[in-house]
Amino acid sequence: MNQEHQAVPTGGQPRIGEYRDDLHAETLEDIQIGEYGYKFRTLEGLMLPPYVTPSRYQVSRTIATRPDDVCYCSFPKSGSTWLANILYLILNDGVAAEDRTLRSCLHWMESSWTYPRGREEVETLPSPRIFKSHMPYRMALAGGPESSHCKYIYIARNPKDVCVSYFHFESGKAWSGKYHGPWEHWLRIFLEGQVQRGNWFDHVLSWWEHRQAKNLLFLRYEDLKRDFEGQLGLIARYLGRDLSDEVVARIKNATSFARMKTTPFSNHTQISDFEGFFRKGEIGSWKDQFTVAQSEEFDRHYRERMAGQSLRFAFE
Ligand code: PPS
Repeated sequence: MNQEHQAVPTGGQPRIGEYRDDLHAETLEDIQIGEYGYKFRTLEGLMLPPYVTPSRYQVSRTIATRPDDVCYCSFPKSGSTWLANILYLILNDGVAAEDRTLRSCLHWMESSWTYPRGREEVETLPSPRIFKSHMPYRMALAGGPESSHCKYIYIARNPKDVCVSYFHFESGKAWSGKYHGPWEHWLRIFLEGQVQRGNWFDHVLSWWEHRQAKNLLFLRYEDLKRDFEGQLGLIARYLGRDLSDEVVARIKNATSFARMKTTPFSNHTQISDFEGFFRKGEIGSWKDQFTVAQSEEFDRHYRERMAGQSLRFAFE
């Protein structure tokens, strides 16, 4: 049996085994190990997880897209899975597939782990297709909004919550080399941009700069939390969909944190190492992790990097 997809009793869903260098890294020479075992590879100057391989990246850059494709993008831990579920349900009358999982319905071209996709397979799939990416603008799927017809949606979240969520997600995981640094270390490398997917500020601002593009919608996690229906309407209009009140209610219900955490379609229980994925789902949970001094230091850094930018975030 394929070691990667072993059948286990998870409601009939195939189990996705944990990340392994020998199955998913493609090349081992360029894998690097940093402090506290932190594993990564670098492509075009960007630190990436080892399952983002040179050949998968090439496919993601050159895949042919269609005007009704959607590609959602984010720095990790910014609410992209929540957005994915919303997108899937908008495109499917608010009804989740019974025999699939959300993750298996998405196309994450840059990844060789969890539902890897070949170019031929994706090219024959019917429209509309939903692509996932965690790349900065310069490395976007299909060349990005300037050269692709597809509709891009970028979601950003306040960096203190991202930093904490990412710390919990990366700690002890196979794809991060079982990183075992303390929180202070993580905070430092996050601010230095020495984490997989690089510097949060560079990533978010690279997309923000292009927010006026007609095929890019820029969203914030905090807006989705505070005004779900308003943001849902915005996304639906961008995708050219008209949602009935009934479908809006269905989507709102199905994408609540509590429902996503417990529903087999969205709860990721079929993926090894994703146990703590639905952690808090709140604005401001960074307060449980940062000391006052760390928060002040972060704020100084944030003010410096965001000076002159019109982009703002709610931190609580
Ligand atoms: S990943 O692994 O990079 O794709 O993670 P991503 O999905 O972008 O972000 C994970 C965080 O989003 C929270 N989340 C939600 N918040 C509110 N509502 C819903 N429905 C929801 N679903 C996921 C998830 O809990 C992670 O944040 P933290 O702060 O760790 O809880």
